[in-house]
Amino acid sequence: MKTLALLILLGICALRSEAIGECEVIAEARAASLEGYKGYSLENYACLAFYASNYDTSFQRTPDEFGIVQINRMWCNVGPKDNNPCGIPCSSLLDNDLSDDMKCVKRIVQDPNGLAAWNPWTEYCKDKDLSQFKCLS
Ligand SMILES: [Ca+2]
Repeated sequence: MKTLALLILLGICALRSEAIGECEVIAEARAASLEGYKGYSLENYACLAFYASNYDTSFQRTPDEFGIVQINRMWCNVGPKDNNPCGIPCSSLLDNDLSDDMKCVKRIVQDPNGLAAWNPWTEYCKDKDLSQFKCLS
């Protein structure tokens, strides 16, 4: 019985981790009107998510970095007195709903650095062939 429960749990985890990939990131980025914003194609956001977290929405490389694109806590609110630009709790950057994450990404990309605010993007995505990040399904 325990084994069965474990197998079911593993199955659910496998399905859930499968659900997040370039297509989900691209769909959410498109919904946040990021397509072509500041000249970036949607594949840039999938590339960023892949290299920042391997599409793990609950990832924290450090306690100050949150979610699928590792947004720094200077953008979101941890304490009740925080009033940071994205205006959302940092904890909401760790759930499976990427819509607020992408709105926050858009706010960050608004700044002069654009996507270069993210080191993984500068290192692995900038001026690279991003065809592997196209959503094909
Ligand atoms: Ca979220």
